[in-house]
Amino acid sequence: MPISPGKKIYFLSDFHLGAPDYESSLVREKKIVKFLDSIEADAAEIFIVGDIFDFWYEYRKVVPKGYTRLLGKLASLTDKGIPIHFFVGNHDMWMSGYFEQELNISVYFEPKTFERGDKKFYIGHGDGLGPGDQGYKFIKKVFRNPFCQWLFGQIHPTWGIGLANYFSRKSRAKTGKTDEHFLGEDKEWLIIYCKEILQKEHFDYFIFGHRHLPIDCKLNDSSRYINLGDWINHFTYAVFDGNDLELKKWEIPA
Ligand SMILES: [Mn+2]
Repeated sequence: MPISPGKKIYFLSDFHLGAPDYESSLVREKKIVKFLDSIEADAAEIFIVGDIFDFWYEYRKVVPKGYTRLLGKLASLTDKGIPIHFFVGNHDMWMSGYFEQELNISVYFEPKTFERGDKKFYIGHGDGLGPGDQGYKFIKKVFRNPFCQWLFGQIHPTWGIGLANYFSRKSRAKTGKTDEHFLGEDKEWLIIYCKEILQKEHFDYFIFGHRHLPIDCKLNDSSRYINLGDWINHFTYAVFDGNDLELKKWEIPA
């Protein structure tokens, strides 16, 4: 798929809205909306690569309170014809049709490949990929299990969402400080994962979130691994102009 001259594709992830509390989440939400305002004129497409929310679960007839500014902005962007893609993250995988129906956003539950310009992209949130982390991989199976999801839906939202917020906070406390620096090419499990894929198939760009650390790593002469960072500490995003991709930090224009 070619990109019109002057148009760009944007990638961002890990807003974790709702955390750590309502007030600071709202500040970040407004910042994200401002960013989306700023790219609206030249955005050909937007990829949101997981963890928009610190916790999201869609009940059959009910969605969690809040986030109206962002949801409204996303709706207005797709209404204007800008396609938005969303890859569920490990914090907001419990989606069941609201984004598609209400916001006209494509939702993906697994990594997916795209061709844009003459480049090949491999895009996904990044959780549970690569070697190790058997504990999380098991939990992910439980979380993705339709019966377990149904069971959770039977708990009254006051208790269900309360419980989920508690565990979401706990998981963040656990992953804490050790992950905040680059571990090295041989230890970054998403890099190991990318290199395994490259053995079989070429991709120009591997784009992931989840790591909360902006990383732009050359895998070989024609492949790069990009981690989008987050919108908690880094406010980073990637932009593709049809030829090249750049990882950038957003500063609010004066
Ligand atoms: Mn995350």
